[in-house]
Amino acid sequence: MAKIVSIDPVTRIEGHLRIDVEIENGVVKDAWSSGTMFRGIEMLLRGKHPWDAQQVTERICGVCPLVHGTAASYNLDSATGVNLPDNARIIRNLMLGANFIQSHVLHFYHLAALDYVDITAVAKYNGSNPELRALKNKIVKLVQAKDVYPFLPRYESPDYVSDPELATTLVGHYVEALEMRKLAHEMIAIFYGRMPSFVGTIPGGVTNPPTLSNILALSARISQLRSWIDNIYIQDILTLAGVSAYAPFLRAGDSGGNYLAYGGFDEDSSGTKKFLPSGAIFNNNIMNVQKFDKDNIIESVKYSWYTESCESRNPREGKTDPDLEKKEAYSFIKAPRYQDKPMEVGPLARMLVKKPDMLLKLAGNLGLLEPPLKFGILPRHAARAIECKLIADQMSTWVEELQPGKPIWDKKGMEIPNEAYGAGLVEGPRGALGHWIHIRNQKIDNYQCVVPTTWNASPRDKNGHRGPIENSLIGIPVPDVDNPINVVRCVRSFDPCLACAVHVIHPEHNGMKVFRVV
Ligand code: NFE
Ligand code: MG
Repeated sequence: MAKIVSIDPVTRIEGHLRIDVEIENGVVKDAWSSGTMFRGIEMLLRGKHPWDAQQVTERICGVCPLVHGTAASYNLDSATGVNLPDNARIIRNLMLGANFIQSHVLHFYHLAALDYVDITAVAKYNGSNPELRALKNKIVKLVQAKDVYPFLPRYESPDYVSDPELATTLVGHYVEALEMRKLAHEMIAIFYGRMPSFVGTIPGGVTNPPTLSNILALSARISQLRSWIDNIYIQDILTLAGVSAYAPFLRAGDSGGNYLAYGGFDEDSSGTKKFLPSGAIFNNNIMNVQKFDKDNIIESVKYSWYTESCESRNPREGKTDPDLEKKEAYSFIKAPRYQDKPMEVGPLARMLVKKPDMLLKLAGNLGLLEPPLKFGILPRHAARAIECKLIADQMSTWVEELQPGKPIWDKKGMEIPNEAYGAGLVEGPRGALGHWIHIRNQKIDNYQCVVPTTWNASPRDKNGHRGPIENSLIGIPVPDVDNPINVVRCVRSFDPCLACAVHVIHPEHNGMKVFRVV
């Protein structure tokens, strides 16, 4: 008999996500993804000065404020007709790159890795490496003091990496990753001020000019990070992809084969050439990347707590009008669709659009280029690591292109028109991010954000199509309903972020098991 399992909240992600899965004969048969927090940021921007958009939208999220600040800047640039100077474009790329590195390392090591590594195996480490011995002693002491968060409790799984040498090495990298994230955050502080409430990008450009000293400070950190990403992060991903017990996760967790990238990291002043190109892929047809057109985006709200008047609007004319009484609705997340299709966004989508050699080689070695094409949980992690490397490497080139003494700002960013539309479409660590603005009487008349997790964690749409995370869960093995580890492995591979606002009580469901997991 089918059984519904509810995980609420899914932990080790950002924000508040509830996942319900229906399990039959040991596999997931159906799934529902619900955003249980209401943000309301778009509503409170109405009537504000357009410059406020950037500072307010940075507060959407503590993990990706930089991406929102960047999207808001491009949005205002487009509404005011800014000609972005090269220095400003490059500094925005470098800061966004630093945030990608910080976020990708955070995701793999601190949010996802504990789904695969048996932390208790560290206590059995008997090797001679002094650092790993010290780590073992530290963890044993924490266990004795019953101070085991964030490592325990956890779902038990027979397939955790439990060789003491390998597990301890990987846990050592978990600790090193904290230092790497610090370095990446320091890079942002050099040009933008301290995260998360930074002030360094504004409509028209950036606020802090390149100088010899800040260029050197940035370069030193880029070199350190590049070597760690090559020698540790990429290698750990290859190790994980080679664990035979995880072979099913190469294909399991595929979201349905539709991928979308808006494109990011402008390489010319018109924004036509991008380091991460834009494009759309349908039905896993990865050799046929279609041209992206933002007019093909709509947000469906059939199953979201918003009024019917919000249904199927392009974000340029989007509406955010909550309706808590709506029958059938089960999420505060809208359901963005491209040509009416649910689309996965994020590193896997971007890498499938860009197709770097490293990705194609790895996919070939893992047999993933043989039909039927399906890219599941592990390719999602691998794409994130490969993207992290590509961006870090490219940052060394960008930093050399900075020109001290040349402009960093176009004053047109200050000239607010009486009426204008704008759009700022960028890529954040978790995927395609768009901000749209309509300025009227020099104030914000409408502001709409469609964030990466809006795409990935969306509920069903007006056509009854599930969102990408919902789709990816179908067929995931759950041999023991009391232990749905593979469900959280799949959900976490998307690196979801449900940003924070006012908490609203979720309607009661019947016959559910409620889990709280770390
Ligand atoms: Ni709150 Fe974000 C990113 C944005 S949301 S982390 O990346 O935009 O998915
Ligand atoms: Mg929105």
